[in-house]
Amino acid sequence: MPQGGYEIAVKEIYNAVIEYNKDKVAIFVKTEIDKGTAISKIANEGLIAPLNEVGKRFSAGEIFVPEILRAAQAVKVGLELLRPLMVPTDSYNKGTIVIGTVKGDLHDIGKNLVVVMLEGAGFRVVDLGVDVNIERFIATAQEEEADIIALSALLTTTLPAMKSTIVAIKGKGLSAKTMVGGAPVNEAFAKKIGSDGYARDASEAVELARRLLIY
Ligand code: B1M
Repeated sequence: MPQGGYEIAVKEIYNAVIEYNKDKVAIFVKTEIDKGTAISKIANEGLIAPLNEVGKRFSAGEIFVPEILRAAQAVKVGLELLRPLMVPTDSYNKGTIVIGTVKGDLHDIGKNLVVVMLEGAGFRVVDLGVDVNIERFIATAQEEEADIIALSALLTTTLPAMKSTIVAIKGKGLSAKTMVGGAPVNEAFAKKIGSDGYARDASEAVELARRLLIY
């Protein structure tokens, strides 16, 4: 299949997300997997790129929350098909990471990608989901003897919750390191709130986790 053929097909996944059509997403993703198209290409260009377009249309008032939700559901169907191809290369536990999206925030697509990449890199990940309060982060980290507590936030309005969670973790004197990420988060903010690290995307999250635990 010529390179151009791949481009057109991955674009079909993109278009299916924009049409909120999860059945088409499933069919096109399976086709690309069978063709041997790189998983990262299917994920980034087919599934994640259209969410940026959806976000722009939402900001422009062209679509509303129900449409974003349908697009997100279609993306999740695609990512679930990719997941088995992204997970463990070896079973050695490189450390335990407790992760969640902070209180008040329901976005989890990016956080789920981070989970898949961390698992693929050999970490044991305890995923608390979304809207996770401070107490739950701390109690789970203690129960699971976490090496790292990882927080995701996608809203500027939930950055204060990220800050108060980090402050509470540090205040408790837990030995676990902390890492943060998500679209409105950056290095400067991470430093300001006292996080041990910041990662821009899922691959950087793996690098950072390794660095924090000195692998
Ligand atoms: Co919402 N939403 N949303 N939304 N949504 C955004 C974030 C927004 C930018 C859209 C816009 O206005 N253009 C905007 C935020 C504006 C702001 O804060 N400045 C917004 C808004 C306003 C809202 C609501 C308030 C809308 C409303 O109700 N009026 C509402 C809030 C609900 C809540 O959380 N309390 C809301 C709701 C939703 C849905 C539920 C409908 C849905 C989420 C579904 C779900 O996640 N299950 C949704 C979606 C899908 C989006 C957009 C379109 C896409 C987000 C996404 O999944 N991106 C988004 C617009 C956009 O981003 N362009 C938008 C793809 C994902 C792979 O990227 O999450 O950035 P991302 O993750 C990346 C990195 O950030 C990083 O790695 C990931 C992979 O590379 N990363 C980490 C993430 N976490 C990390 C943690 C780490 C390290 C790296 O270490 C721990």
